Amino acid sequence: MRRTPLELSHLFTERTGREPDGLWSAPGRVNLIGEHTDYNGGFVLPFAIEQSTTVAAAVRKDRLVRVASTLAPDDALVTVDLDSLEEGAVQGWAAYPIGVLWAMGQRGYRCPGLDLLVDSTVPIGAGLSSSAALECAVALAANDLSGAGIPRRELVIIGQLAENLMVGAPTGIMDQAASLLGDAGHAVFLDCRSGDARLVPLELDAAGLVLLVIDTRVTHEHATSGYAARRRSCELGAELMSVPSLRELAVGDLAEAAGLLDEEIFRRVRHVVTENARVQDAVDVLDRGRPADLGPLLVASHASMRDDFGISTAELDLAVDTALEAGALGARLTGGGFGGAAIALARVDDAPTIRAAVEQAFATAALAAPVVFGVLPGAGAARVA
Ligand code: GAF
Repeated sequence: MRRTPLELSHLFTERTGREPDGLWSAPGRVNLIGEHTDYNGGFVLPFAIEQSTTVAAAVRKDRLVRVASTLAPDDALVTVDLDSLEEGAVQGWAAYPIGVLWAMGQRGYRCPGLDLLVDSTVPIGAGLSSSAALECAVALAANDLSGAGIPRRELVIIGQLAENLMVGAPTGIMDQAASLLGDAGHAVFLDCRSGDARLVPLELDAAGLVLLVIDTRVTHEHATSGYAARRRSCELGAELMSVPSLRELAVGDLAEAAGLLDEEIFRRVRHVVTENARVQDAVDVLDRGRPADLGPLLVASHASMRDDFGISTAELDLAVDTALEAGALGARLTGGGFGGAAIALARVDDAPTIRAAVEQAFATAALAAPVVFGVLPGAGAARVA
């Protein structure tokens, strides 16, 4: 349910006894292509979606932070003192918003005490980055209310730091960058080594295309899933190849890598190296105004994640294979894997058939019903009231 800013303001007043100073919203994201490349200094091509997280916030006179969520029980108010907050000290969902305020301090910005009420329409654990949406909404609120004037690229790092050190998930910068730098109608082409970002028009509508999300409803957790193990494999691969990060390797270096690395590490490395090339190809395709040509790149990306990187699941494979059989131009898992969602690129007219086929396939396999919906590239994070 999407609450209006006025409704959320009223709820904030009910919970805290005061009016909010403002409301800030930040979107979740779909990653079009470029998976597990961000923490390897590589390329990604995500876009902000219309589903977002909104936070109502008011400055306090002391250094306490009190945070509540419309998604948590009424009495689940988490209170911390910013002056005695330590890395990893907060558990559960509150680690994301509080982690952001802690990370601001770590980066040398002084944040005042805050009352925060969180509301969200981003599905949780579906691979659409509900966590980055929450971090970025809080980061914008704290930035505005503290008057710190932190540039968005630095807010991206603050969000990542919160996730890495307060939540304990060793993620990269892609999700926060999509949420903070995204714009309606565009994907964000991000070079994670330099931090340079460029907006690339998607123009799916004009081409008669739609992008479907297939949420398998198998939730995932990057703090506990195989995500950290994959990251370690990549770091080991880079070390054995004597490069600072896998970004430094090109497809032409893979023959040498095959001779130096054991079979599993080689496959992990091959995924990252070929995925970086696919992102660049995808940007070329979009720059030429030919979004339908993304299809084969999405298919190759999924195969690489399934066979080389080992992050797909039976449910994600079923979603992708069924969507392709039913006429999708391309499909792949999106996000960190081990659960969450797949995306399928399709002609508008084929979307109902694809959706029905996926639902039928899941029913036949006695799996929980997937949630299938279209997504559009939406606006980046902003103050909404
Ligand atoms: C998750 C992480 F948060 C991102 O940083 C990225 O690594 C992604 O998985 C995989 O591409 O969303």
